[in-house]
Amino acid sequence: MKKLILATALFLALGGTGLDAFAQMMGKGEGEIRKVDKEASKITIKHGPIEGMDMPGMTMVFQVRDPGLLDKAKVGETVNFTVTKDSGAMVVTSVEPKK
Ligand SMILES: [Cu+2]
Repeated sequence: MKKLILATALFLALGGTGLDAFAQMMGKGEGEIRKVDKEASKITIKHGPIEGMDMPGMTMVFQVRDPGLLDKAKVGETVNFTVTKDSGAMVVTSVEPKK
């Protein structure tokens, strides 16, 4: 019984925002670029399920860590990308044309 309580407490703690830095997640996905906004460092990707994160396929806007990542990004292009969850925000850390 104690173990169950401990597991529940840990589960609740990890779900809290205070531990986001500790519980940083990384995922890999594949998708099609729908919009590139270099000025705002944002990219819209219609992506499939993201490996490593509990996320189904959808179209969504991601913040980009480095706007330079968007230099070669083209709307309509199919890409592989990596994303990290940073203080609750989904941040794209790499975008590569799919080979
Ligand atoms: Cu998504």
